[in-house]
Amino acid sequence: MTQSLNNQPWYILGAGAMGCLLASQLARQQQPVKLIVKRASTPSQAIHYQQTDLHFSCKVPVVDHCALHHHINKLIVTTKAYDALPAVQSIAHLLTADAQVILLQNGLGSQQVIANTLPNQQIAVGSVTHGCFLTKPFQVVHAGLGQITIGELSPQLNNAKPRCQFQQFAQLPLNIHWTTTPLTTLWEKVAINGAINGLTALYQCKNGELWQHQGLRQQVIALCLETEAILKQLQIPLSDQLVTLVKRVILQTADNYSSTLQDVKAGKATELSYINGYIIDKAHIMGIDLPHHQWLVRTLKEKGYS
Ligand code: KPL
Repeated sequence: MTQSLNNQPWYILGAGAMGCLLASQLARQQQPVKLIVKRASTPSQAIHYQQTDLHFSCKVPVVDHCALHHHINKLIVTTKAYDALPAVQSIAHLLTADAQVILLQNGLGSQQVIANTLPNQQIAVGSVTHGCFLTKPFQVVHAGLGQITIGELSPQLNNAKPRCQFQQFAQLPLNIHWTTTPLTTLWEKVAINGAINGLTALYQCKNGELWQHQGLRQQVIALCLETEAILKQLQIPLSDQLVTLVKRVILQTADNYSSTLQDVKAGKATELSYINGYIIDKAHIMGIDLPHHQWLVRTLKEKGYS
């Protein structure tokens, strides 16, 4: 990688928990980073990172979304899935023709649409299993240590290693793995989130509680079985039985409030249409009903969560 590219800042679009987690890690590694925010009242922002026995603060330059005029050649998008396309479109004119764009949205659907609007740029998509949340703006708690699995959406070289452009990102201490099949990885994450997120929103519970109560555990298992059947039809392999994967994530992030429950508590829209909705849509195309997924989505909608 040329020195000049190395010195270019990573722009982070989306100052939620994931955006702050990445900004703090990049800043700590002394990699240039800028956080794009809706309204910047100061040129830099202190981000406070907290994990069980580690906490630190760092100052990260912030740029007002409306005042942004620099060329961007390294972009990480950490917005909600439903915000990602308009957010990227609003700065697309600033992206250099060979920019590297990392999309870290939950669910599936938004990544493919964005990739279609950026045919020249190098797009990597990632699946994140770190549990994190904000206690206040820019105060991030890293509650569950997970991993980030990332790969290029249309790799030109079917290389098991990241192309040099993405290597800087892959070196962050966030358990980052490179894959040549990121869509399979994203599907696995959707399958996992599809069994956790909606239920935690419905029962307003931490992830771990889904496995502690037998009634909830049974609902988790029923959702897993439905999703697994669809994945089989689509010939999308999972790295293990879905119930085993879901149980592992629930236990690893037991103390975490799922992103969906955080959205519901904050009165925000959820990403369930990119998770359970995406699974239901795929099943629908194949003429298959998914009663547990459909019931969950319907019940959440009736409660005003969508
Ligand atoms: O991805 C998550 C989410 O909340 O969206 C998990 C892994 C379930 C952590 O909470």
